[in-house]
This record gives sequence, structure tokens and C-alpha cells, in this order.
Amino acid sequence: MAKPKVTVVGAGFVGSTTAQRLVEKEIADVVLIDVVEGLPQGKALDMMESAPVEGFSTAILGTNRYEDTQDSDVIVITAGLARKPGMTRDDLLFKNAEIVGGIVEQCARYSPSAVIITVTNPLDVMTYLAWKKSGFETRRVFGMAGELDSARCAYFIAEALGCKPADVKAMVLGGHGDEMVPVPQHTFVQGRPVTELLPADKIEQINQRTRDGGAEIVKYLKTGSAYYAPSSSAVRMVRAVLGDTREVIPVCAYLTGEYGIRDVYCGVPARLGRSGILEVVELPITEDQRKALHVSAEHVRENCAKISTTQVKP
Ligand code: TXD
Repeated sequence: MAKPKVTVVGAGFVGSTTAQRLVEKEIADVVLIDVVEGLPQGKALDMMESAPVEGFSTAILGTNRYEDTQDSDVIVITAGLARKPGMTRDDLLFKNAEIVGGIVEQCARYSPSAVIITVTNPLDVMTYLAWKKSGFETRRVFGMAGELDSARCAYFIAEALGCKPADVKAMVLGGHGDEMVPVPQHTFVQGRPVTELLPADKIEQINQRTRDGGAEIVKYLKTGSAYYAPSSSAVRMVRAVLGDTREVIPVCAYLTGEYGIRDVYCGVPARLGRSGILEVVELPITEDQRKALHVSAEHVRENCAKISTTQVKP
């Protein structure tokens, strides 16, 4: 039986580790594509040469041609720039909108039935742009951020409790930025809410560290940003789609009234399956959390409006 096909756009840190996890776990055959000649080819060949040792039978192709991405089941978009000294967030927004917009047009042309998972920052706006440019239904276009933020939060909780990280299931909502909204009452350690296991001030400290989680890594690395945990999270989402697992995973999804928010992309728990988002799950949240979620969503809406006049075709 033919293996599923996943295209990973961008052979940088996040893209190549995503590709590596996908083939090593034998989740899919992978096409790794980048604008830089030789980069995806070299990385793909290097990964294939690990196959005899790692024992995987999936294949990876490195390319600069979109023809090779034809009939992909899932497309993960990691291509783009990171902020450089002197660049504003808006500069990054416009630059990456140009890059992601062009990529989505090509990908959608060659794989009209694919599910698109965006990773490039600013995440929520790039997901909106990918939806607009692809012309796909909203359920087939969503972004990776909440799963990463939740994984970071879970790790910090495991560290505080001295338990296994995999025993913690955390939930973080909202946009991927300073306004993310951790929800401790839906964060569980082997089934028990974390609110029963840690004092409120410790939980708040962990929440703040989660909000600053990306910056903490950037500060250590000095150039570039996190990629091990981001690629794990992206791969979990790909696996949920290809395996039709129907798991509930926090993703950046298009909202049509859920949580009182309409017509904007925002981080919420969603059930994922073969056709993409099967449903957005509405968890009971406090009034303060609801307000914070609305603030986050409005911020995303403002940023989407900045690009919509210039870069999004009606
Ligand atoms: O939670 C999240 N969503 C994130 C997002 C977590 C981590 C990283 N996040 C963002 O992902 C980050 O802010 C960036 O916007 C992307 C990719 O991060 P990465 O660390 O992988 O960046 P790199 O190593 O610079 O790789 C980017 C690659 C690089 O190889 C470029 O040549 C390529 O993107 N690139 C392109 N590929 C194809 N087509 C075009 N047009 C193109 N332009 C650049």
C-alpha cells in the first residue's frame, strides 16, 4: 500500500527536524522543499543515509520544484524569515506573508486535496493567509502553536512535580504570543487537575514561563529559535490527521462563534482527523480567561487586516 505523502516546505531547523521525525517514525514519505538550491537535497540524502542504521523504510526527497509535491496528503509550512536586528514585527509580517503566500499558491495547485498545517511566524496571521490563498475549506487549514505552548507548560509542570513529562496534559489557548491563555483547570497530571497539585503562585509562575518559552530558548541560542519541541508538535498534528486519530489537540483554528469569537484564527482545542479539523472543542473557561482569549483574538484580527489589503486576494 502506498505510504501517505507529506510535503514540508522550508528545510531550515524546524522543517528538517519535522522531516526527520516523520520518516524515522515511519509516519509518511516526505518531500522536503526549499528555495535554496542543494539544501533540501543535501539534508534529504543525509537522512536517507541514516535509514540503514535507524531501520526506517519511509523515503525522503529533497527538491526545489513544486511539481515534486504533487498529491501530498499534508503540507507543513515552515518556510520564512526570523526577525533580524533592526527588523520590526511588521517587517517580518510582510516579508513572511510574501513568502508564505507564494508557497501556498504553489502547494494548493499541486495538492488540491491536502490538509495545510502552518508553522511560520507570526503564526496566526500566516494561517489566515494560507487559508485565503489556498481557497481550501477552513477545516483543512490550521496552525501549530497551541500544542507547542501546551507541551512547554506540561514540561515545566513535570519539572516542578518531579513526574514523567508524558503524564502531564496541559492546555494553552489563544494566539501564539504574549497573549496566550493557559487554562490550569484543564491541565491534568495522570487525570488530576494541576490546580490540586501545585499552589496558585507556582502555577502562575509556570504560566508566565510558558508565555516566555520561545524567548527563553532564543536567548540561549542567540541566533535562531526553538525547533526540537516545535517539530514534535507539528508531527503530532500530522500523525493525528493521517491516522484519523480524532485526538483533541490545541491548534490555531478558524472560529465561527466558538468561545464567542467569529471569523478569525485563534488557538483552541480541536479534534483532528483525516479531513482536518472535525470539531472545535469548547471547554468551560473562566470569565477572565474568556476575556483574555478575546483580547488575543482581536490582536490577531488587527494583524490580519494589515496584510489583507495588500496581500490577500478576495
Ligand atoms: O510555534 C510555532 N509556530 C513556531 C514557529 C515555533 C518555532 C519556529 N517558528 C517559526 O517557524 C519561525 O519564527 C520561522 O518563521 C519558521 C521557521 O523557523 P526555522 O527555525 O526553521 O527557520 P530557518 O532555519 O531560518 O528556516 C527557514 C527556511 C530556510 O531554509 C529558508 O531557505 C526557507 O525557510 N525559505 C523558503 N523555502 C521555500 N520557499 C521560500 N520562498 C522560502 N523562503 C525561505
